[in-house]
Amino acid sequence: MVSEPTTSTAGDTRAAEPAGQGQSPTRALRFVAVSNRLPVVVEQSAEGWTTRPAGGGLVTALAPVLRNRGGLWVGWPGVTEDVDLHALLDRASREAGYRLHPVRLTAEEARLFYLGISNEALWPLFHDLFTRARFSPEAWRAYLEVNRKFARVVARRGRSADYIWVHDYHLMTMARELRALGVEQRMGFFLHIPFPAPDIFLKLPWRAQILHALLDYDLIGFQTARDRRNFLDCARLVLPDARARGKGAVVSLNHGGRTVRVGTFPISIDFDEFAHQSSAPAVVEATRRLREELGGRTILLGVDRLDYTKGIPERLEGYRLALTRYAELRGEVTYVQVAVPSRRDVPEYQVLRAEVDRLIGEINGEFAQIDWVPIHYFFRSLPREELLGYYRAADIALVTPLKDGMNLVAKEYCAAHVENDGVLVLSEFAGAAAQLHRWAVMVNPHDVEGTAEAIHTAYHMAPADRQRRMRRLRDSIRRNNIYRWVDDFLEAAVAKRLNDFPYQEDYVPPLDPGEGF
Ligand code: ADQ
Repeated sequence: MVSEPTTSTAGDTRAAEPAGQGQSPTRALRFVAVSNRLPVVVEQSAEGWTTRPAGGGLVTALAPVLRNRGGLWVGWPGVTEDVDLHALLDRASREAGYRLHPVRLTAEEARLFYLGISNEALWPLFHDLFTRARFSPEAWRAYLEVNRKFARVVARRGRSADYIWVHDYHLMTMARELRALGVEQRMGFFLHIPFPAPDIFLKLPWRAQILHALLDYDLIGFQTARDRRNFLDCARLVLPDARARGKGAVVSLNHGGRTVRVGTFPISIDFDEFAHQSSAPAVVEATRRLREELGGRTILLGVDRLDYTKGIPERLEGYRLALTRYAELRGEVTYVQVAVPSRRDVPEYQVLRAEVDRLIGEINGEFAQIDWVPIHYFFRSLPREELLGYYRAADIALVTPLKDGMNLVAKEYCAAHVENDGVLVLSEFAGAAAQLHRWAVMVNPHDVEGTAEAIHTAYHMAPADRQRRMRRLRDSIRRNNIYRWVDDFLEAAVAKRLNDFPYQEDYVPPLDPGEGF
C-alpha cells in the first residue's frame, strides 16, 4: 500500500515466512480481513471493559490464514464510548493469534451508517422486503464517510503484499475509497446476504454508486448462483458496457476496461467441530434431559435471530394451522422457538417482537392442555452446548426464512444429528436450499397451508426415509464445509489453498509498538 513504510519486527519475520518459503516480510502475502464488526465483543463488566471472542465459523476458518502471515482484522469494536482500545485489543490480538485493529465510529456515525443504511435500507431491500426500506440521503452520506474511514485505516496499516478481503453489505463502497487513496492491492469482497433481482435493486437511490464501487474489487463472491445472476443482471442494466464472460463457479465481468471476477461461494460451517461437540457427554445429557422434560413428545425447533427475514410469524401461523387441521399432532408435538435478540433499537424489530409474543400467546391459549404447552419460547442467546442440546433433541427443524443469504442453522442442525435422524424443513428462499433441497422437506414460507402440510409430512415421515435424507444432508455439508469455502475463495483470489497456511500452535502475534489507535 502506498502510505506506510513496513515496520519489521522479529514477530513479523516469523509470521511472514511460513512453510519454508523464505520470502521477506515485505513480499510475503498477508491477509487483511475487514468486516463491520471485529471478531471480538467489547463489553463492560464489573471489572471494567473486557473482550471475549465473538466465535463463529468464519473466524475459525480465517484464523489460520491470518495467523500464519501476521494478518490483520479491521473492524468496528461495536462501542462508541471512549474506551482504551489499545490495551484491550492488544490482549485480544495475542489470544486470537492475529492483529485486531479497530475503526472508531462516533455515536452519530454508528447511528446513520449502521442503523440508517445497513439495517434500515440495505438489509430489507436485499431481502426483497423493500416496503420496509427507508432511504435517507443523510444516512447515505454517513455510509460513504464510514467506508472512507475504514479505507483510511486499512491504507495506513497495509503493505504491498497484502490481500484485502472485505465482508458484507456494510462495506460495499470501500474498494472505491481504497482505490481513491492509491491502494492498488488485490481486493476481494464477499456478500453474506442475498443480492436482489433488478426490479428490486433498481429502487435503490444509490444503485449506480454501489455497482460502480463494487467493481473496484477484483473478486466479488456471492452465496448462490441466484445472487450472482441477479448481480450480473443489475450490472448489465445500470452499466450498459458491462459484459460477462465465462462459465462455472467464477466468471468475468468486463466494464470500463477493467475485468472483475464474480463467483459463487456458498458459505458453510465447521462440520466436524459441530458433530464432535454434539457427541460430548454434556450435550448427550442435555439432550436426554430436554426430551424427558418435554414428555418424550416430537420436538419441532426454530433457532433464529429475531429478525423479520427469518419468517417466524409466518412459521407460527403454519404451526397453528397444522394443529387445527391435524388433531393427531395435539398433545404429541412441542415446538421450541429459540430467538436471539437482535437490533433492538430498530423500531421494526420491536414490532416483530411484540407480534411473536402475541402469536405465541394466542396459540398457547388456544391449544394448551393442562399437561401440554404447544410452544416453548426462549428469547435469548444460548451457549453452544445448550444450543447443541436443542439441535440434537429436535426431531424436526423448521428453518423457514422469507429470504436468507445461506442460513447456517440448517447446516448446524444436520451436523449435530450424529445419529443420522431428524427432518429438516427448509425454505425455498434460503441460500442453503440450492445445496440441500433434494433431502429436506421444502416449503414456501409465505404459504401457510404448505407450511402446515410440511410439518404434517415431517411428523409422519418413516424412520428409514428420515435417516436416508439426513445421511445425505450430512454428507453434503461435511464435504462442503467452511474450510472448502475458504479454499475456494482463496483459490479464486490468490491461487492458494488453506494448506498453504499451516496452523502454528504456539504462535504469538507481533506487537507493533508504533500502532496507536
Ligand atoms: P445470520 O442472519 O445471523 O447470518 P445464520 O446463517 O442463520 O443467520 O446464522 C445465525 C448464527 O447464530 C448461527 O451460527 C446460529 O448458531 C447462531 N444462533 C442463532 N440462534 C441462536 C441462539 N438462540 N443462541 C445462540 N446462537 C444462536 C448472515 C446471513 C446468513 C448467512 C450468514 C453467514 O443472514 O444468511 O448464512 O450470515 O454468511
